[in-house]
Amino acid sequence: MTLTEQASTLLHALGVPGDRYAGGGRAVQSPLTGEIVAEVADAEPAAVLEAVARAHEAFAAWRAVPAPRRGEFVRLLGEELRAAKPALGKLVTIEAGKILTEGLGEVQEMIDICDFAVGLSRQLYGLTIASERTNHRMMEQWHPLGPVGIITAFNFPVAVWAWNAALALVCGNPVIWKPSEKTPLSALAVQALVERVAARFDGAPAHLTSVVIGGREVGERLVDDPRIPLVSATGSTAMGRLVGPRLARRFARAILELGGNNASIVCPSADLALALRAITFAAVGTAGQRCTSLRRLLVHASVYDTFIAQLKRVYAGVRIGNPIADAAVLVGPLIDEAAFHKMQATLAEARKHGAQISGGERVESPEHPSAYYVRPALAEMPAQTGPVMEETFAPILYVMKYSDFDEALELHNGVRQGLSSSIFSTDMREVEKFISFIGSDCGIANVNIGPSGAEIGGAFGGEKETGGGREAGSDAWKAYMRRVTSTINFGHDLPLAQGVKFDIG
Ligand code: UN1
Repeated sequence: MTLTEQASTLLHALGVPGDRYAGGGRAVQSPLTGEIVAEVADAEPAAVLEAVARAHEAFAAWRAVPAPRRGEFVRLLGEELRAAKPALGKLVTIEAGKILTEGLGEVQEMIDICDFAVGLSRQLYGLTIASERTNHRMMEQWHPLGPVGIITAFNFPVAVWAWNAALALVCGNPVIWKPSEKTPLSALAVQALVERVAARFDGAPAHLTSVVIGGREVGERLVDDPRIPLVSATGSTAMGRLVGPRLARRFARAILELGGNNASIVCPSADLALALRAITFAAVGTAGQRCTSLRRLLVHASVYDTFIAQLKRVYAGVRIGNPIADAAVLVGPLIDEAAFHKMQATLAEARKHGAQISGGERVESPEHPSAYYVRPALAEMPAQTGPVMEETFAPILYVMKYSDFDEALELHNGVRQGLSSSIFSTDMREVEKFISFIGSDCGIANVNIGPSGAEIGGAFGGEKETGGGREAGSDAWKAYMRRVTSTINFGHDLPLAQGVKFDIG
């Protein structure tokens, strides 16, 4: 079967009507072979307005459904996802190019957040607060917020939607999704699964979730629409720089999950065998196209030569290719030609800054000239300069040597991004310092694991130019609700707060 046939078979099995992925004006190219596997239609401006209007109507009905019932809807979605996992995981692989176990892992992440959200639907707790006034009580409640706009990137074409949607839905909010224009198929598949849930759920309004496909203009329409009180956007810092201020201009909320420039520190006491495995997965997994991918490695001088020699050996042997054709592949393709040229330009720039580079070259696939496979690159840098300061969405790992832990911390935090980080050490002082207030300045700080592959139970997101948003676990749900603080007087007097006297006689 050709990849196109495989994609059609999967889409059909997942319940997507045939006219949604054939005959539209936007070609969907699989990075595995460069083949056009489907054509989808962009949402016209009027269709986006319509989707928002429908979501707004759905909101009026959905917010009246008790939260645990809303949780039941998400539980059913989790069930659909369990059944669809093999097909949806493979579709993600075809569309985004990640290896199958990662495609399946992404669907697992959706299932996990559904489970989390089901529990959450009975735990949207507000506080009871002691009032300073006699016979008064203070309390807070969390109410549904309104339709949530979700803008996602190609590299996690379904999981990031689920982090947002599962929470938004139990919080009482419809969602409108603009997937990356590079990966619309898995979005259509997820929408079909949600529709299947809606059909068997008593009381789900129509248009509780919708998908609007298209380029930047479609995202901008969501960002500018006053009926959408919250937009959660994942992508580059450049994208966030446009989206953030536009949302702020209309006082809408933003959850921004932007660029990372994640580092790991390898200390003298590190378990090097474990570090080697962790670092390889974090740096070359997903072909370096995770926002949590490892990009900078700070290695102590005492272990530098040994460790880098081992890393080079692993890098030279790592299996690259089409994961559908070869199950032993660990590194799939870059998303497209532009990503390949950007990687090459970045490596050239790194060379100008003194990099010693091994790997990085194209791995030709003669029968598929428009697929872009590369050997992951290790770039030994004399200093943290030039492209080391930027996020390049490709498997480039910049390696630097340090001799003093505080100097390593300074280098670690010396970039503008602040998503994820990790330390490899068995020295508890170093470890505790790294995760303390004077340590890593990132939203995620791991110990003896790499910076990528976070579980959904924790809040996900980062500081500085990563945008400050938090999604998924912990109390990230609060961003999807509006808080009402109420003070209730159950007495007959009217004492004022702060002891103010205001006697009208
Ligand atoms: C992303 O790359 O946008 O922590 C998200 C991880 C995944 C999610 C990455 N759970 O690597």
